[in-house]
Amino acid sequence: MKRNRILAIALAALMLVTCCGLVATVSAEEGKIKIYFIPKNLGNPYFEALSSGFKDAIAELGEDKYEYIFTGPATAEATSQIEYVEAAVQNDADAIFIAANSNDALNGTFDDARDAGVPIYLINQDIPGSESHRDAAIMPVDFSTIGKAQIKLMAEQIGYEGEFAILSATTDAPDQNTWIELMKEVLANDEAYSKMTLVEVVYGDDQPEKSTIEMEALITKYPNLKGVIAPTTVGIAAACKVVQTRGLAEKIRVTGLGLPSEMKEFVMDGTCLGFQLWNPPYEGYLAVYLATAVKGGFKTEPGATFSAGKLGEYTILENGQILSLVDPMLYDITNIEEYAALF
Ligand code: RAM
Repeated sequence: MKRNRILAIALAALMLVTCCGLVATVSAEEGKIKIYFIPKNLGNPYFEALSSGFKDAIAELGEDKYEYIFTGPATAEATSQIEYVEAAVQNDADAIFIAANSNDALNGTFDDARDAGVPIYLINQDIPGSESHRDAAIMPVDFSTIGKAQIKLMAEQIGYEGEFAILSATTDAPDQNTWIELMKEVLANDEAYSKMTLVEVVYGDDQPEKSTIEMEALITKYPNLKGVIAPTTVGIAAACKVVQTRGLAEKIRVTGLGLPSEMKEFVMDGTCLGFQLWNPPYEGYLAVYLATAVKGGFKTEPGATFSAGKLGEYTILENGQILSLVDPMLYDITNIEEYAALF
């Protein structure tokens, strides 16, 4: 009796091993392209919008040809993504797309991944100063346009004078830090903004609660505050909520980079006069086409072009970047409903 049970267990185990072996072989034979997208952190609707672009392209190119894994840390600390990159490499990823939380904290991890044959693509941003550690970077727009565009928008909303603050994401965020530097440059060099004063840059860590607390603290600390630029979708929504709740829209103007679906209520009721962004799903869509091209032998070298379905041809720039769009778009009462329905 006992012996029979042992035999039965052994047989079941053997079947399981054979079966799993078979599954592994089948999926390798099918040659599925395994794509990872690691956002700064999970729980931010912005990255879900970006992720929807990956899914759109996969639906177009054939669900059976891809395995798409959207995974990442709960919070956006500099090193919180390392284990996710390592796990993707262990799991034989064909391509890793990552919105890194630091300019350089992942360099060693990226080097290890690339040594193991897994290409690393930055997405939604680059890693200034560490470009040699990645294969290419899919950008939402040309970042050099953002500083000027954001300061101009703020100026128009506060009448080109007065105190304003910046509510950012994390202190290490490569994208926000690039934009903030550009904003400071514009302020320092363009006479048009000489009567505007940047009083402080605060950090809400791309967490709604922390962003709310930072916004409230700014209002208390600077009684003459006329505006806030929040170049983060989490920050701008939190700042608008504070202004809306306190009925301060006429006194403090909030602008920045927002997600239309999260900003609709604030634009519709006049809390926010206008803000900017691009088209996050385009980035994910492009990413799938890029990974597919590379799998087919395409080399991500400057000047090389590849085709991305309905978005057309894209060229890898001299600096290894691919621009989804060039300039940011303005969202206001005239178009908010249209775009809020999309992302
Ligand atoms: C937040 C993130 C993201 C940034 C947008 C504008 O969702 O910080 O990286 O691109 O805002």
